[in-house]
Amino acid sequence: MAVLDELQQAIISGNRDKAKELTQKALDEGVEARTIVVEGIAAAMEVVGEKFRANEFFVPELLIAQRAMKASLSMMSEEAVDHIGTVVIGTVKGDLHDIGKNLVAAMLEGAGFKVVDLKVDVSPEQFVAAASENSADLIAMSALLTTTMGSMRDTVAALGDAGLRDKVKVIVGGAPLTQSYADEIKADGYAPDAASAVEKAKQLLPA
Ligand code: B1M
Repeated sequence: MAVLDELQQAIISGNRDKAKELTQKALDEGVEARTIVVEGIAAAMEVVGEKFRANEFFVPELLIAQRAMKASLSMMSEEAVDHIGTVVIGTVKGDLHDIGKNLVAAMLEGAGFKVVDLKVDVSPEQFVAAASENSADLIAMSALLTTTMGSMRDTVAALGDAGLRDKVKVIVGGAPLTQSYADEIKADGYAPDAASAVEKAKQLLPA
């Protein structure tokens, strides 16, 4: 669809105003919100992530693309999208890195999950409270610092203490994370990138 191709380009190039204009155009043309998210927004962010990995994009480009993505996403009413599960996501306590976490959140949203984003510096207690308040199916934790990874273990333990561990799955990710660390802290899954996080979430929460 031409309008979605244009929307992708606007997000990739970080043109926030154009992204908003094209999102409105797509909605006016009757394109479903879910289609806009999947085929416009999430697809664009996937390209942005690939360009970053290939050293074609650097942090400033990531940030402006993310800003355009958020502007576009904010125009979609929540009721318009049919959700397949609720994910509480955040960057763990002590950690302020949110670019990767935002990509994961956008891709999950694009795949049809309701995403409750607790942003950054999220304590185990905040994850537990949000999981309970939102009847979450999945907790998704991101960490970029080796010094903050331990908070993931504390969160898994806090979910157990709150009696929620058998009700909510846990996935972890971020540059210093590994599958073996995820196994060690008894998370249900690890994903090395945003696309794999969506696959893992779908595996853990089959529709
Ligand atoms: Co920071 N930083 N930083 N930083 N920073 C790193 C992470 C670092 C590797 C740089 C370095 O030394 N080479 C290093 C960590 C070393 C370590 O612990 N091993 C580091 C450091 C040390 C720090 C500070 C301590 C620096 C200082 O102040 N002395 C400080 C800490 C602040 C804090 O958090 N308390 C700090 C601060 C910052 C900025 C604020 C300046 C900025 C963050 C801006 C922001 O996020 N809003 C920043 C940045 C930008 C980086 C680098 C350059 C880029 C990170 C990034 O956004 N990557 C980073 C070096 C690097 O990676 N080249 C670095 C792009 C993003 C798309 O990738 O986040 O890995 P990433 O996400 C990927 C995957 O990891 C995965 O999917 C994403 C997309 O595919 N993923 C998940 C992420 N979360 C996931 C969750 C999942 C699944 C997959 O499931 C739930």
